[in-house]
Amino acid sequence: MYNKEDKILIIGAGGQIGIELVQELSLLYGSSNVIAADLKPIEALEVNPFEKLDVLDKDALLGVIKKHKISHVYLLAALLSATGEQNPMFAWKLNMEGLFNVLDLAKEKHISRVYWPSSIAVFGPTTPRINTPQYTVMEPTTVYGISKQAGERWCEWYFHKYGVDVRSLRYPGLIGWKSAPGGGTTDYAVHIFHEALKNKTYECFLSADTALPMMHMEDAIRATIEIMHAPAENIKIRGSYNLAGISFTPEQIAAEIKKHIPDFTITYKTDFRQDIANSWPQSILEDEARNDWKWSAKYNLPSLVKNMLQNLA
Ligand code: NAD
Ligand code: AKB
Repeated sequence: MYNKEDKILIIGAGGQIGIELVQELSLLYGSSNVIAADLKPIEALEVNPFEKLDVLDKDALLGVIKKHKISHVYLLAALLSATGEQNPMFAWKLNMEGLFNVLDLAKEKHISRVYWPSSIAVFGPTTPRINTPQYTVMEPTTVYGISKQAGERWCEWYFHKYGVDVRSLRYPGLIGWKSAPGGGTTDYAVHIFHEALKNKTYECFLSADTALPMMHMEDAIRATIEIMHAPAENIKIRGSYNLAGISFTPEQIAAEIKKHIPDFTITYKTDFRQDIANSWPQSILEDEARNDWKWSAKYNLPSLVKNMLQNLA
């Protein structure tokens, strides 16, 4: 259910998710109703109105919301797990203050709906790592994960306290061919395709047997749009929903790529991101998303690999 009158603001529109989300929402609402905002202009998005905006500047954010009569905000600006560990205090500031600015403007009724993504990074080494359920032990060990866990609790609090219609998904690592990843631990699963096609070899920064949940960007964008368009009464979780995606190791994705590029080889040289990956689940359960708003993913590992190689080639 969506209303053609809604006007959308995507903050962090120049990032890995933003570029694809702007394009998909533009198909539904029309390009002129989907406003792309980021710190700097976005070459890939020529047709949508663009606003140069720092989400930490609440007055400027309100100005953009009023100027375009925005109803829905998708807040994507954040530092991810790897870059967050390099700059912890700034990661905390950006990830939390950006969220507060948007939630406060929703509380003050300047906007009627908010989307804010969480991550599998909310889980930690004490979480059951296989088939991680929605409700379980959560002791994240990265600044990024701590900010996402805190953000989830704040979203729920703004919903209960002020009735803010905020919706959220715990994305796994996202894999798409239209845009580059921005500093996460799961980025290898995008880089591997570019290197396989260009050089037929890839040096992976995670070990061969590191299983992590991942998802094709097309599924992630569809999940985002579906949860934002679901009737409010179906959204039973106002923290964030687990999404399962597909779980695989570098060795397994490399073997799948080899079916298409037989002379592809992979080598391994782990770095600090290995410790982050070791603290995250290997596989996730998504029963609540399936039951509440009827979520179902389309891609498995073979179809994801085929799609990525075809499009990047
Ligand atoms: P990204 O790093 O690719 O993009 C973030 C964008 O935000 C960039 O274009 C950046 O210029 C912009 N930005 C940074 N600071 C800003 C500011 N102060 N004001 C306005 N814009 C600013 O990130 P992404 O991968 O697209 O992720 C988007 C969101 O989804 C993040 O909250 C991230 O935690 C979450 N997420 C992503 C993944 C993934 O695999 N990509 C997985 C789980 C969760
Ligand atoms: C990261 O690796 O930081 C992100 C994520 C899973 O949140 N891709």
